[in-house]
Amino acid sequence: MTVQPFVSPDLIRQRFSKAMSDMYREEVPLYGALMELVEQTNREVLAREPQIASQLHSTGEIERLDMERHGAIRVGTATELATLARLFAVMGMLPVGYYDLTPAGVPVHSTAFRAVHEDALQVSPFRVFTSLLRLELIEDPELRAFAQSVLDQRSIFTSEALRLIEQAEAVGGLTESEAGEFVLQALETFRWHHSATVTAAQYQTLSAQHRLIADVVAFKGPHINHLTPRTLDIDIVQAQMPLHGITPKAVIEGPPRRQHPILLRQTSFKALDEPIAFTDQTQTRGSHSARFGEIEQRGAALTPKGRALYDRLLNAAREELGDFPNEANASRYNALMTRHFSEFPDSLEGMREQELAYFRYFLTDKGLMAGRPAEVSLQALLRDGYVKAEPLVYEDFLPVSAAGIFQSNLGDAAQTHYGEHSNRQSFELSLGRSTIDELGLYAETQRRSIEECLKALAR
Ligand code: OOG
Ligand code: NI
Repeated sequence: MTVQPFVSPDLIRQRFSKAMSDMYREEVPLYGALMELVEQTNREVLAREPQIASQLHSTGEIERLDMERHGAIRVGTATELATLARLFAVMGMLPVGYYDLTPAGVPVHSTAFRAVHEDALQVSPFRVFTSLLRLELIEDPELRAFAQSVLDQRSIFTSEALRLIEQAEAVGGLTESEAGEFVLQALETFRWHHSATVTAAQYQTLSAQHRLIADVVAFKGPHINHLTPRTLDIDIVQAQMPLHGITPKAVIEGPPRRQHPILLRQTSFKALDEPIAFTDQTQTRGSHSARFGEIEQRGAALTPKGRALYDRLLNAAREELGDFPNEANASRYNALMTRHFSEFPDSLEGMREQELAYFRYFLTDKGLMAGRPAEVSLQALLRDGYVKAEPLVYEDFLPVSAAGIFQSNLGDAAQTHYGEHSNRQSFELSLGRSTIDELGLYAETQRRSIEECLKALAR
């Protein structure tokens, strides 16, 4: 009997990401237009800025740039979340980070499923921002019970997907043909459905409570609501969007424009109004908007110290603005951000020396050719040109930015105040496992890169 080898989870994720992108392109034509704009902008930036090109070559990011994207979904129950965690695990995606969106008036808390090792990220950086609706925040007990009962009746996974998850868990992987089938079956969970699970009136009641609640409760599954490509210059894309008939949100979320980008900058455009058939309708007479477009630019991952500085400056700018950023105050907000962030060093040396960002270390040509250097401290190796430091790219999300993206797509009417506090413990209880601390992952990648340099130089 020949034993069939397993397909690596990284390759399953790579295939799934491609399949998801193809499905989304077919369902949302604007996504194709956006992808083209981003690809064209990236080509221009690489041609214009040899330094960025060389940096992306050093880190290998150039190879993943075109396949880089994240999606987002929202689920309604603990069982759905826990099963999703098992589904993503088949593709080597683990829950990283905890994001509480309730302080910003969005009744969810979230994590990001993604690969955790730099080698795996290199094969496919695909990530999914996954939110769990906090039903306990619905005050009206009757409505809460109704929402719960609707959710309890649905099954968001195909039976074949569930079988393949169990198979992978039982034997430790999937064979070639199983992996192919798994990708097709898993995709079904994320598909858009034109028919709802509730009547038009029930939808209205849910929506009146919060549009997000209607989005999660009234449908057969957690449709993917956006798929975001990575651009090398988000300001260019933001400026170009209107020329392509796309209206972006008023401000770019995240840090201001810098010479050396940090963390994550994001912008989005409004959700599409899509025809829906409610259960008391035979035709698609109603409508619902959930799917929107988003673009992001990624920069250096920050250390706890760098992140604390980022949070402080962001809060200071927002406090001075005195309101959520919007159309009317956008230019004032941008000016405030630039002013406050002038305190954040904008050079690689500055960020490295003050330990504000994580870096990856690589041997230079000199290092590759050299014999064993006399001094092997990292400082000396950098000074003498044996190794070079490149910023480690941020792979995660930002809660304030995510809230801004949610808000702009739900409309301002959705700004509710929730007194309830962050509850990572209850999220992890629903998830069925703990979430991984992203800072630990960056520190590990940085440490491994130093170790590899030293090992190579010792030979
Ligand atoms: C997710 C919004 C957050 C991001 O990139 O921060 C987000 C959602 O709307 O479900 O996509
Ligand atoms: Ni997003």
